Amino acid sequence: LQYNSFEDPRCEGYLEDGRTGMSPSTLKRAFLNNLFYVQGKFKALATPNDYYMALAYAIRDRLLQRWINTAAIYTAQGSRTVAYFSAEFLMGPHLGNNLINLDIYKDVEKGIAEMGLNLGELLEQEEEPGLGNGGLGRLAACYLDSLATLEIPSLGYGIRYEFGIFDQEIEDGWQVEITDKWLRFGNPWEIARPEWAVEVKLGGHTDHYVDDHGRYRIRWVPDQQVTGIPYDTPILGCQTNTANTLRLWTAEAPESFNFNAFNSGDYLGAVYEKVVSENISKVLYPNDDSSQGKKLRLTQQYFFVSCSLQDMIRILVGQELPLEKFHEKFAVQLNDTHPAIAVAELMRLLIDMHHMSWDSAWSITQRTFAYTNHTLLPEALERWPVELFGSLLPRHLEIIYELNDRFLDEVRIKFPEDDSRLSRMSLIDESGERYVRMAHLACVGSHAINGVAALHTELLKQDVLYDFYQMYPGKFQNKTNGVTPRRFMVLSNPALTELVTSKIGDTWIKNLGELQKLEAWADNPEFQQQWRQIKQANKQELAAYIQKHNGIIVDPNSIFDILAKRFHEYKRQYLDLLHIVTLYNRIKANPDIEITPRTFIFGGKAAPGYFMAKLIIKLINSVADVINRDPDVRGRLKVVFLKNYNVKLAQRIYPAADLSEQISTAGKEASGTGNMKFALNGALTIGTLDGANVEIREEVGAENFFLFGLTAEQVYAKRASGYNPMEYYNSNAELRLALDRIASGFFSHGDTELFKPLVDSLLHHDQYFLLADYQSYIDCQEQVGLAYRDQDRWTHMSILNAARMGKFSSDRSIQDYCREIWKVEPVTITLENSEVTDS
Ligand code: GPK
Repeated sequence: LQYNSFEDPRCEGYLEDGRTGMSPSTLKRAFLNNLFYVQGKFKALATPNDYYMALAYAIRDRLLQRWINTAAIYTAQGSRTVAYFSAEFLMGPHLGNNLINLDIYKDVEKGIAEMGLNLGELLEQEEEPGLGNGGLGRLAACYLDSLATLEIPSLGYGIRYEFGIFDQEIEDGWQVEITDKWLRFGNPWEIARPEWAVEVKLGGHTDHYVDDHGRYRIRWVPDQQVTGIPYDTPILGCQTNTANTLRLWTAEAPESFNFNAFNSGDYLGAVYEKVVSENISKVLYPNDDSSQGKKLRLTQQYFFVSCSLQDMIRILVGQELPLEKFHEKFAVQLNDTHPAIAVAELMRLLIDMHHMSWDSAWSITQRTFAYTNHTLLPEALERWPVELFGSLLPRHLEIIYELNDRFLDEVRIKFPEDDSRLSRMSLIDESGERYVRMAHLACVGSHAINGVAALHTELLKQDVLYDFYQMYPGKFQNKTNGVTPRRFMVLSNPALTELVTSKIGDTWIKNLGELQKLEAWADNPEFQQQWRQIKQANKQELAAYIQKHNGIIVDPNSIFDILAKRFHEYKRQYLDLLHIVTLYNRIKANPDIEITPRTFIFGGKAAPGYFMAKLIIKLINSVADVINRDPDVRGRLKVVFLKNYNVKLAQRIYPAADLSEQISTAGKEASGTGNMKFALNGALTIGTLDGANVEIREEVGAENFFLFGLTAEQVYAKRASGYNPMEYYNSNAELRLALDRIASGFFSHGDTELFKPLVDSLLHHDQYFLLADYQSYIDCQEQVGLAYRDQDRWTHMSILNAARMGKFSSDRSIQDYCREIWKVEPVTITLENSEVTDS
């Protein structure tokens, strides 16, 4: 082996050998070594996956020194650490992101090309870890990237689902779900740590007894036990040595499990029990913004929370810190209520397992946790039937009752003689069947509660958590969401990254506010030209993808008008369709009408049990079939449904968008994060005053944002005064024509039944005020079409949108969390051959 130390200035001063060296020749040799020694292949037999694996292992080697040093330094210093508890981490592929954060993307691309291979094709091989549904899971992933980039000691804790979010196929226009076997070819990014396995109890009952010292104690006698095995993935920061850990738990049957059954000859019975245990981490629940109330889901939540808290106690004890310092060592963020059972579990661990007093345990618990709320939708608020809850977690139910007694006493003192307030705030809903209210548990057990955009936090305070705001006004904070510019700009839009960097240097990548310097170029004709060319090239790439996957030819000169997110009625994909059908009707009535050509692109998955959402997907595909084939349209409108929207596809979509559809009913979308990714890549937004749209518009300026629709306040007022959608139908001819066209069977081969549920739901309920916002949306889209015809004006607006996205970096969000909730400071990681590394 020949060592290439110091060939590259980035390697100066630290270990550089065949497994860590960053020079092109060292990397190339590492790649070929892995092909031979890890994959057991030579070039003639190697598949693209073999090449991907060989490269992935070469890059993993480059992470390990950083990862080990990071852990060593945190351990030696006993650093205060953020633990981000989340049932979802929607990471997306690791390889490309690690190349960016190591700052070796270009070198590797070149080295790979010299071997006659194409880096882009290798990157495509990676099965993405889709361990999340949508915004909430992706936010967790962006936050891990920012935590590492900001050198904050942190751990992500979650579940290693064997099957992540389903793969979406489209058959005859309908969504079909396929299991996501993401681990099929192995996962080079994780390392199993069976030595840190923990035991988790489930079910059974509790025993109250007096111990040998005459003390009253409670013991949980479970009827099932599972083992949690941690799998660790390094999370590298951008241009830093920090490599934090994502620790995901897999459920297994305990080693000794049902030894008796084996011995008594009931082999199959014993294996069955094992299968039951392993079901816990089998599959991600595919619901977004709604809770199904299934026992297995509660089991998943408790499983990963218990594993994680026990793991944290192990770490604490390992650093010779007393349990009383738990909240000084760790700040735990609860990503929605999915991990809220942690409040009761930490109490149980401290009291039952470590014999702490109730009051000390409660003080530590409250100082440990903080809770992020991600939605105002009532169907998403988690509550568990008391009976179901008690059958799985009998001891936790007792703890929650005790917490509730003490909490309601506090409420009584602050608000005397107010029984209705007591029943509204209770941890137990007793209005009918009794339920445990997880949001209430999270509020009571946390020292900070936050919403994810300014409007959302205000609505939380005024509405969903109004009583808790009155009780604890000081706990409430806003933390507007953010997105990582590394994955969603540097990696996904290299051409734009290069153009920006050529003008303002590359420090914006870690300090997104600097994009503001681009404003000086917004009217520079040459810069505008380059900006447009890049957008055009990105659109051509997406057009090629569409042709390959959908067989549809689209015009890269048309407006790429994109709506990509989970399917949900409140997100109003259907409103977008009403616009499309309206334009189509205008063309049918007057084939020579002037229309700015548009390509309408949709992407997104529907929860498998969400009938209306799936029917909207079918309707989009049905409308597409008709419009794309109709010669009268003359190609001026195209409709495309891109199947299986995921992180990989999102990375192709944002850079190619002209228009970003953010059209939820005001007051319903907590924040949105796709809205930020589109704008960062120079798309203009058409949107309502909802979620973070409000703040995006504030930043980019009203003149650079296409606003339409009712405000949240107007929506509430309209609902209160009795909303009648039929009035809009009766008084608006174009709207009537559009709905009638759908109802008539025109898009369904004459079948008038197929889309009836969709039409009826608008005419008779219209819970999300589509008809009320229809005309405003149509008018606003007219303005979009006109604006696009003036390419200089459009480009000016596009540049300003990107230039003013600084606020929406997840680095800013994380800095706010660090300062205002977690009180945690950065720790610098060095790669010197320090004592900790040698020992
Ligand atoms: C909110 F409640 C939930 C949920 O179950 N899943 C989910 O993705 C989203 N969200 C919100 O709908 C978005 O508005 C928000 O940007 C995102 O969480 C991250 O905060």
